[in-house]
Amino acid sequence: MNSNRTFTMLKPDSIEQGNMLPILNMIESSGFKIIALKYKRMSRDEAEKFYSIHSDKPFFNDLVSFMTRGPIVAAALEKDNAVEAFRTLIGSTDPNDAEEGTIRKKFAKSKGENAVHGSDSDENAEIEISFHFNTDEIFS
Ligand code: IDP
Ligand code: MG
Repeated sequence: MNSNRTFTMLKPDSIEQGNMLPILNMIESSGFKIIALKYKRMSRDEAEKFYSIHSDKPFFNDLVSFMTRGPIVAAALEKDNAVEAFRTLIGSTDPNDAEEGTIRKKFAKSKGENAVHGSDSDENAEIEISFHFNTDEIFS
């Protein structure tokens, strides 16, 4: 059975370009319930841990610098089949490959600065939600 929770971050480029509310609006109007929400700046240590799976990639240092250069919005989301449904809503990693109508097609400028994060599995969604939220900050 698929879990009904996923995790997202609105990345610093989205905040800098004034896209926080348009993106949150797209998320809500696509049927996701926001069950936890936080506006914060990640430390370098947090960003390195969050993206540790990519630590051997050539873009890792740029990714950590990008993700820590300004605030992000972190959110836990609830919907049936949430992980897959949210990956569909955000579109491909590279906005040039993303479908029309997806968040990344609409708001992302490049493969690196691509507006939003979305969990890639139920297991990672739970790990990422607990990375950013205590249980008393989640309202499901
Ligand atoms: P995803 O966010 O679509 O799941 P991942 O492959 O998990 O994509 O990569 C995590 C993040 O690392 C991407 O969202 C993007 O910000 C960055 N990234 C991935 N591939 C590249 C690349 O080839 N160049 C620059 N940045 C990249
Ligand atoms: Mg990923």
